[in-house]
Amino acid sequence: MPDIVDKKSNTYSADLGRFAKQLAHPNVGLFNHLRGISVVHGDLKHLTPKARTYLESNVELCQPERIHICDGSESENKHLLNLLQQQGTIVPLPKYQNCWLARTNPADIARVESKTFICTERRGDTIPTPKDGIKGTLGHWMSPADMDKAVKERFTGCMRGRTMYVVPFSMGPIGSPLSKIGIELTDSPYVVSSMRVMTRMGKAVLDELTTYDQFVKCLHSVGTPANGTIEMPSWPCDPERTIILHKPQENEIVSYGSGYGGNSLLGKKCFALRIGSTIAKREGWLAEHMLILGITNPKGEKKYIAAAFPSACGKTNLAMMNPSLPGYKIECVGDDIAWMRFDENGQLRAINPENGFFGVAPGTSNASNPNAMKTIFKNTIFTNVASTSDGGVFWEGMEKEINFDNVKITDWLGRPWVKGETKTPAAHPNSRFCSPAEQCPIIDPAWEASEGVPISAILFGGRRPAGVPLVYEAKNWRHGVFVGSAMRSEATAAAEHKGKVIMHDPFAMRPFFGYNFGQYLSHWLSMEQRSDKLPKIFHVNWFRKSSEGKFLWPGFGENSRVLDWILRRIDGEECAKETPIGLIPKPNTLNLEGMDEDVNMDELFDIPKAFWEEEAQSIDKYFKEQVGEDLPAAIDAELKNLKNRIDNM
Ligand code: TSX
Ligand code: MN
Repeated sequence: MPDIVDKKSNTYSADLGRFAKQLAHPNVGLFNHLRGISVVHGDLKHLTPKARTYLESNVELCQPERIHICDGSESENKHLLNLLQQQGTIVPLPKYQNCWLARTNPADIARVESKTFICTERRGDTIPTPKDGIKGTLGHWMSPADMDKAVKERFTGCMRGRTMYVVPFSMGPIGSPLSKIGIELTDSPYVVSSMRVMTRMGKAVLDELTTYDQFVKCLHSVGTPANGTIEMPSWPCDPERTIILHKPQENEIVSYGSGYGGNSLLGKKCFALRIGSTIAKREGWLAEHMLILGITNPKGEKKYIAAAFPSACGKTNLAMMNPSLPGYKIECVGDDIAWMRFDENGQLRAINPENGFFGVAPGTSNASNPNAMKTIFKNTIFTNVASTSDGGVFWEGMEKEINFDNVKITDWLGRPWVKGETKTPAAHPNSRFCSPAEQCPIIDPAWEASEGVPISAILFGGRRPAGVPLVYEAKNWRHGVFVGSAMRSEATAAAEHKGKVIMHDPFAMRPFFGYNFGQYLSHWLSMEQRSDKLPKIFHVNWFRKSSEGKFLWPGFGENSRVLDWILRRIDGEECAKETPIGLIPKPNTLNLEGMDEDVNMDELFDIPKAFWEEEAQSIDKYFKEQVGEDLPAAIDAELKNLKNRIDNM
């Protein structure tokens, strides 16, 4: 690997000046080992003092065999992919360029919310106190003492015989004032390869730390079961003892037992949302579960929108949508997370802290998301999708993309799968693609702008089969914050229920709040003091059904008609009329020109009094049971106002 050697010698001389003080540290530049453990890749002298201290204490705890300091290079990635193949973790997908398929242990296939905790001295700093006898659903708290115990029990010696990878990464473009750095210590080469896609990872991040030595500490191990037996050597994990811990005061994340997505790629949900939201609260900005898209109208005027949706609403599809309205263009800044703050002019600006898409594969097709399909068939790690005998991938929704006569399908568990015969899905419903964002054909030219993109509107959405119109506008910021707090969405219920239920998911953040939801609402309300140019807030629902059970709105590219109306509202056009729940389009102001199907606008925008009486009741019950004393008075007042307006319908 001659390029690495070259890089080392170059950076070493360049670093000498900057590192003059750090060179006083014992051993630096003399030995490349740490407590007798050899560094097999990279160089300890490239670590800042804080990074080195963090590494040392966790080497002592985890007792790895080797240390590998990641530089993010192509040759390093090749080495990791080779290793992953040898271990049987991934197989190549020769149908595509540089694509790989990982199959996990079937017990390690999703985030585990019940084992995810926020650790603070006081419980009330993490979660609101639910009503007596009610189980809280707004997060889990753990005391610092219990966290220390949980960590010691699981991590002591957990990397024996393994390599500890040191993964320096930036959430957001390196050097942007809106970005933050993390260092993940992990024993999973799958995590390293995935972090290289999902974040800016490697040497440039260590360089950035030399000017400002602050980072979020991320410790991760796939673990080993207590009885010492690893069931599936190609995917080691410890599902029984899996735990994901966050200590906001220390900017620290500790994750044990799972190699999967949100449990192990610690930059994403753990850092960018949970720890991010606590940093954002302290520093006066917003870390949100939102896509960011740019939309240009036929006059060439461009605006950016951020939008929060619960799962199964097609967030990635919207972020990459091809608009059906002629003359419109949509470009993607991000599909999952937005970090937003008001600039000196009071303009809200957003960055996508991520560098890739970790998207749900099933349902992704040329019909639902052609731009995703153009993004994901190179340089991608697929996890738990099905494979085809010609070296490709398959999942539910891809039926039209492959010829079943020519290929045989192997399901995500490695079993033969026959279309129309096999009763179980070919791909796991939570199977994923992990692809570089820069490959998206409609990635926004400003997606890496260090100042962020200006946000003109914030959308909240949900999958609401009944009662909720296609779009409504909040009356003002406070009302908009209430609309976010009252978000609900249809979800497949847990096993004991039958069918579907409408779940509360405020701000689409329910599993991701880093601190007490009541305080989060106060923080959102306080934005009113930061700016006199607040973005408008809207609620959208692509999923309303007719009395016959058919979708009333065609969705997908046709959603551009809703975005067009929203843009015109931002420009001050008087195309809205008041209703008890907010402002909806005046008759004939939603542009339906050239639509194939007739849309029943009356049914789509109907606001039934009885439904909204029940809805307000349900929101009230939710707030009383789940938020209680922590609910800001302004939100309670918004609910009362809504009830009054409904009463007077
Ligand atoms: O992603 C979706 N969006 C947003 C797209 C930009 N989906 C898929 C959701 C699953 C993740 C949608 N599904 C959308 C939508 O706007 N709307 C619907 C509902 C729907 C489904 C099918 C049809 C119409 C509406 N019509 C036919 O299949 C012909
Ligand atoms: Mn998400």
